[in-house]
Amino acid sequence: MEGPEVLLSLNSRGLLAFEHLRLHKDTQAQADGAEVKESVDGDQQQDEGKKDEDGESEKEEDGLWEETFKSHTDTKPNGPTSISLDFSLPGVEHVYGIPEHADDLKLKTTDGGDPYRLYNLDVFQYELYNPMALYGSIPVMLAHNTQRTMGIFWLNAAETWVDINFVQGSSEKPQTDVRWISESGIIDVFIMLGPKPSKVFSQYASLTGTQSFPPLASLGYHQCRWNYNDQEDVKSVDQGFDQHDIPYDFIWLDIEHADGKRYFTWDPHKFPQPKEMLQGLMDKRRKMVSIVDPHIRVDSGYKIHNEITSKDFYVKNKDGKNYEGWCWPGNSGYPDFTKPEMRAWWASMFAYDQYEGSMENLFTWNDMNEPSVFNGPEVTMHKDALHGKWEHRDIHNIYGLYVQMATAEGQIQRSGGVERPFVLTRAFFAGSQRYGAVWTGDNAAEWDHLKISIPMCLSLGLVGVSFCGADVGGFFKNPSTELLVRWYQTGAYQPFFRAHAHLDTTRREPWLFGPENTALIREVIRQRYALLPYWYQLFYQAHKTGMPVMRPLWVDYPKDTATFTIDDEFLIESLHPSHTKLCKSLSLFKKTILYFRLIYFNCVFFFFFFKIPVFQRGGSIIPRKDRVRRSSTCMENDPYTLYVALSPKKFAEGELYIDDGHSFNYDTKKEFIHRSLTFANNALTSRYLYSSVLYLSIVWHANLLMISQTGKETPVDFEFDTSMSVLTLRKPGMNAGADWTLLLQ
Ligand code: NBV
Repeated sequence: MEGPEVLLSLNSRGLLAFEHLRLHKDTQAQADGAEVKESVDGDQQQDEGKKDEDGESEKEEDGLWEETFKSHTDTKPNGPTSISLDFSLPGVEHVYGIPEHADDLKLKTTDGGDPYRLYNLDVFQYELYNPMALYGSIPVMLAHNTQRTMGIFWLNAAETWVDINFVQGSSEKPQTDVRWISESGIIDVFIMLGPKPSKVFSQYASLTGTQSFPPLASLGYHQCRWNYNDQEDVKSVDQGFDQHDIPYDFIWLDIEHADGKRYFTWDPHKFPQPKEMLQGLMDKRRKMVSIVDPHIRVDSGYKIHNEITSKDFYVKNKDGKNYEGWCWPGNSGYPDFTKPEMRAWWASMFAYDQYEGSMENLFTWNDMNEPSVFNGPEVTMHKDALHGKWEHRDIHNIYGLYVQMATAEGQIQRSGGVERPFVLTRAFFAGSQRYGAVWTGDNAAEWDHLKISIPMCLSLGLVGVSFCGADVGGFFKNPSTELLVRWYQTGAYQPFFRAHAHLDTTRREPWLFGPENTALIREVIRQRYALLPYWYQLFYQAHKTGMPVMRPLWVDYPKDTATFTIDDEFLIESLHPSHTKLCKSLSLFKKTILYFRLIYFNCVFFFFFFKIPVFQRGGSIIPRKDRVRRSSTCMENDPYTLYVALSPKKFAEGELYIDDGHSFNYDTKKEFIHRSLTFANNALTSRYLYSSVLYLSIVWHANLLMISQTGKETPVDFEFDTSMSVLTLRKPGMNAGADWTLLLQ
């Protein structure tokens, strides 16, 4: 070793800048004993408007003290503000993160182009491969090379821009230079030093929390559409799933379900008996989601509006009056979710006696929470609107997080703190992972949108948000049948699995494309259900450790440079789904398979799902439930099947996690079973990781595939498929919570 190594340097390019709050010059002049304001070190370096020694022109100040965008004027009461800092990363050529952008996983140089922008916006028909801002912002960047993974967390909720430059540093060492700029706030930066990717994830989790542990059912399949028209429609779609033997757990209602877009209410003609509808679903052990957006119809006959008004909970405009904007209901107010009292009140609105017609199997979708304001600048809130003393400009990117936080809290409270919530959000910020799931907004029914769903979800996973997915089928436009089927085949292997479609699209429930395609979609949804125990276990792990569920290959192969730019493939820990159509040509596809077989997977299991191979990594054990039923809840008492894929050294390991699937009892009462599974020396062993239930330790012996329990020998049914080298043991009757060993001799 040649002594200490520089991993990261700050301000080496001298771009540290900090502009303090100022009074407008006119106001300043009027102030008694007005003084020339002092600058702090490095202050105003980037302030092009500052007066130079020659008393530089007023003209340069245009836009700095007041800015006009289309018909909107930002009054900037504190003058021009901004902060900035640069970071240099010697030895780094690959940086990732800073979602949300519809772009490749590996971030690109912004030299000569626009920086990556972080500003939560409701973007109509977003463009791909573009650094433009989208619905959510997580100001976290990961830097990776063969030696180390590091992270930079720029904790700032104002509009933020990130510039990236790849340079050849000293002594031919590559280097990445990054510059962060935010419109307001303070410089508050955390550096996560790794060195392993898993360390960066846990270091970041220690700052912002881990993924909430979702109810098991929410990992199943979700059927959504803008809109299911009425109760009859809901009923017939629900029956359609049974008629076609396709499982699903949640059916969703979009904005048309509410009475005049007054959220927390039901359209009296289309949904006259919401409880009857919910009960019908509950009888089938299924659930529903209704949308609750944060724009509130200004209407004196609307309870929610009246209470917010009387409690003075609306965001204010610069003059201190209630801020009003145009959204789905027409003229709307925006509750100030930054206020804890407001959030507590919002949460109380989910109580069963407040949200009339709601029941335990009704969950929530928060859309438009950037917030979207149709007649606002860039379709969002004016920056000089006020949240108490704070301007909207200071908190913009965290508004959506607070909406989801308050909603999730409401669901927890309505159950007396017993049940885990499920809330989907479109806008998000660092820490949103603690409150539920995120989706990638209004994509389109195009192949490129299917492809981009992979890096978009991977980027989110790297910065804490594991529970992410894209609208299956594409939101805008009508997908071709092939695209729809392929989208299901991809979506079934992404964490949040929901089909959704725009109001103007033709209906596309899974059985509307002919029996062959129904069969393809059925098959892949059923595979998702068979793998639910595995998804659930991975979410438990994400919740405990911060480890992402859907991972780019470099996370598991951090020294293999060939993986650093791959973003059309991914791992669900030990599973690797392949997508033929996405691998542009068949030869490339074959090469990929070979690559995986030889380089990574040693020995693999193929699950061939109608030409979609899914590989299981050699050396892993995956728990499944192979008897698929109508919904995940219907499968709760079914037995587990362990898929053991041996490594060349005839070794494999895995875990099994079991709890009630929906309550906090795993946490509050420690009611769960967590086993470590190992296959070594021809013996498969299940050992205690944690179990609240005291089981006697039982050792199982298999003699020539006989299992004996404490001396008592029981024959075990088995099959051996020589062509695939697959050994299947039928109903061995082991207790999931007990210690056991299965010996093959
Ligand atoms: O609520 C209607 C839609 C919703 O279906 C979609 O998923 C959201 O992203 N919403 C946006 C508003 C209108 C979009 C054109």
